[in-house]
Amino acid sequence: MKHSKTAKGRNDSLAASRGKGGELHQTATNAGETLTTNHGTAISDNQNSLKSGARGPTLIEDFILREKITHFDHERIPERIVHARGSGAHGTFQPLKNNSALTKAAFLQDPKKKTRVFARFSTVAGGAGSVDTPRDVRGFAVKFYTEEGNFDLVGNNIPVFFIQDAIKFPDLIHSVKMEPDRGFPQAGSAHDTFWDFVSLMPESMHMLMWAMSDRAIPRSLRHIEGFGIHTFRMINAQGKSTFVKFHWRPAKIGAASHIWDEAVKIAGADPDYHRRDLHTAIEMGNFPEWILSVQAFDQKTADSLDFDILDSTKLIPEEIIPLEPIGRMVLDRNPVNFFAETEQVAFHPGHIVPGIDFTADPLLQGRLHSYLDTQLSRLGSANFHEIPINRPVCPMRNFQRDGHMRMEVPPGRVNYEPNSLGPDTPSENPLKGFASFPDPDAGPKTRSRPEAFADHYSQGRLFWKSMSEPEQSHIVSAFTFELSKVETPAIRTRMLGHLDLLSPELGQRVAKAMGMEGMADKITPAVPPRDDLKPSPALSLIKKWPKTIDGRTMGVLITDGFDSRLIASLRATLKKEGADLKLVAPHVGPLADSGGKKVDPDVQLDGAPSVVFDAVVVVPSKAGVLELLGNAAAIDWVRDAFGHLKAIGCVADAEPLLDKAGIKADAGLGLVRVDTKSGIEAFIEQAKQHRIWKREPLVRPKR
Ligand code: HDD
Repeated sequence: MKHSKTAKGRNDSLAASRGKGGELHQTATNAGETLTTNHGTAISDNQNSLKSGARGPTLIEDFILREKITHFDHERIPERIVHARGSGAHGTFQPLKNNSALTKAAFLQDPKKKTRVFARFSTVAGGAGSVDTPRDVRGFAVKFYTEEGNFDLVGNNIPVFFIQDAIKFPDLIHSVKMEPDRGFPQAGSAHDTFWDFVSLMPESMHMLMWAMSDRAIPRSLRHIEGFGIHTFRMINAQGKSTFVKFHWRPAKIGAASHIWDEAVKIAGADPDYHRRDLHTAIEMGNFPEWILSVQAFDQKTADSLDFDILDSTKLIPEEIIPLEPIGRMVLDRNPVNFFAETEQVAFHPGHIVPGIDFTADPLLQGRLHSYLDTQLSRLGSANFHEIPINRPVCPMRNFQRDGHMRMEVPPGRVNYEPNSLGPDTPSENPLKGFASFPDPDAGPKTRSRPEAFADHYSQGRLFWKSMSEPEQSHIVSAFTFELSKVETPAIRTRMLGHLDLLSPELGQRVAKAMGMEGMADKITPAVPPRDDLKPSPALSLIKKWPKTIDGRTMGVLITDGFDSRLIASLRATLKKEGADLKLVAPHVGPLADSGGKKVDPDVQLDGAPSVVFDAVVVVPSKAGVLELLGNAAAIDWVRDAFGHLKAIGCVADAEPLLDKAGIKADAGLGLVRVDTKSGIEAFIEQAKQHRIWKREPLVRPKR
C-alpha cells in the first residue's frame, strides 16, 4: 500500500480546503469564527493530531489534542439516582388571583406578575438513556425563579407515594431498579425484587393501585397531572398557617393515557416519544399549560379526616376539600442545551420561600436532606447554585466562599459575620427573612409511626371503586402482567392476598387471569379496610376526559394517486380544532397525488406506526391500496389503530386494507368514511372521544 506523503490526511478535503497560498479555509459547514482551545489559542488544524512524521507516533506535546480528549473524557456527570431520564422546558407562572389570604409568597400575589419557571418531567426507574413509555410514575418538578429566591415544587403525576418514611426510600429504589446481580430489567417494575419488597410493605398498596392504573402510562408529558403529595403549609402576612396540598392540572387538553399495548410498541417505534412530543409541541407554538391549585384546610379539618395528613400514602378526595385554582404555568421555550439546562437543573424540596413551609411528614423531612446531598455528587461541587439554570434571579449574598468551580469573585477582606470591618456586608433580617412556622407538634424522641398511619387498604379500595369500567380492567391487566413476570410463586400469592384486601373483586379477577384462583395468602391487616368511603370520580381519568383534539396529531396513510383535496380539507378542519396531521407513505420521497402534483410525505410508514398518532385516516388510491395489501407494516398500521381504540377515517378505496386487517366498517365503533365534509366532521367527533371504549371488549378479553 502506498502511503500519502502529504502532511495533511484525507480529511483535509472533507472539512477544510486549502487556498492558493496554502492557507486553510473552513467549508460552508462551519464558516463561523476561528476555533480555539479552552484557553483561547487559535487552532489551525482540527483534523490531525501532531505526529512525528505523517505515519509516526503522536506527540505528547500536542496540547490541543490532550485538552480536547481530556475534556471529552470528563463530559458525563453521574446520572440522577432516580428520575434519571427526563425532559425539561422553560416557561412562566402567573397567579390567577391575589392569594394573600393564604400566603405572603411574593410570586403568588399579583395576577399581572409573571415568574419564570423551569419544569422537568421524568420517569423514575430507568437510566438516562432508557425509553419514555414504560409503566412508571412520572416526576413533575418545577423551579420557580421568584424575586424572593427559588421555590421548587418537586412532585409526581400521582398524588400518593409508596412509603411513609424516607428511611425506606433506598430500599424501595433498590428493589425497583435493575437487579444488582444481573443488571436487568431496565426501567420496569415487573420483576421479583420490586414485588418482593412491596408485598412486604402494606403501606405501598394504595400507590400500587395508581402505579398499575393508566396514570403510569401517560399519553404525553403534556397530558399528566402533577401533585406535591405531602401536606405543606402556606403562611400569610399575619403569620396564619393553612395546610395545602398542591395539584397541577393540564389546562384545556386534560389528562390522558396510552393503552398498554400502545406504550409497549411506542417504546420500540420511538423511545423518545415523550421528549419529542414536548419539544415539538413547544416548537410549534402549541404551549402546554397547567393550572396550579391547592386544597387548603385548617387544623380542625385535618383533625376531622380519618387519616393523618402527614401520611404521604393518603390523599384528600377533592369531593371533601375542593381544589382552589391559584395560578397558571405555560411552558413556551425549549432548552437550547440539554446538558446545561435539563441535566444540570438541581431541584430540592428544601428550596422554599417565605410564605411556604414544610410539615413534619416523615417522607418530606427525609427528602430535605437527600436532594441537597445528591447534588454534591451529581454536580460535583457545593457551588452548583451558580450554574445558570440553578441561579436565583434575586440577589444572593452571604459569606459562603470558595470550593470547586466557584464562579463568583467576592471582593473585600470580610468573609464572616458579625463583623465591624465591612459596613456594607449583608446581615440577617428578622423582618424579611424566612422564619420557620413554630409547629407545636413534638413529642419524645422515638423511632415509630403514628397509629393514624396504619390503614393501608381503605384508600386503595376507594381508588378502585372510583375508576370507570375500562380503567378497572386495565388495572386487572397490569397486575396480571406484572405478577406473571414475577418468578417466585410465594411473592405472587402474597400479592394476591393484598389485592383481596384492596378489593375482593380485584383480587379475584387478577387471580383468575393468572390461573391462580384460591391461592392467595391470607393477610391480616393492621386496620381492617373500610368499605364505606364514597367513590371520588375526580380520581378517574376517563370520567373527566375533555372532548377535544387540541394538541393531538393524526396520521394519514397515503399512496401515489391519493386525493390531496380531501387531505387539504381535513387539514383545515383539524387546524380549527388545534390538531395537526402527518402524511405517512410507503416511501419518504415525493408522491404524485391524483392530479399528478408532487407531494412530500412527512414520514415513512415503517418508522411511523399508528401507535405514534392519536387517530388515523387511510387515504390510498385504488392502485395504491393493492401495494399496501402486501405490506405488513400497512396492515399492522390499521390493525393496531383498531386495537388501540382510535378513531379511524377512511375512503372507499381503503376498504380492501381494512378487510385484510380484519376490520369491519361500522360507524358505531369509530370507523368513519371521510370522503365528504360531513364525514370529516363525524371523524373528528369520534377522535374527540380519544378512545372508542365500546370496541375494547372486541380486542381484549375481559379479565
Ligand atoms: Fe425524589 C429526584 C419526586 C421521594 C430522593 N424526586 C426526584 C425528582 C422528582 C422526585 C420529580 C427528579 C427531579 C428532577 O427532575 O431533577 N421524590 C419525589 C416525590 C417523592 C420523592 C414526589 C415523594 C413524595 N425522593 C424521595 C425520597 C427521597 C428522594 C423519600 C430520599 C430520601 N429524589 C431523591 C434524590 C433525587 C430525587 C435521590 C435524585 C436526583 C435528585 O434528587 O436531584 O435525591
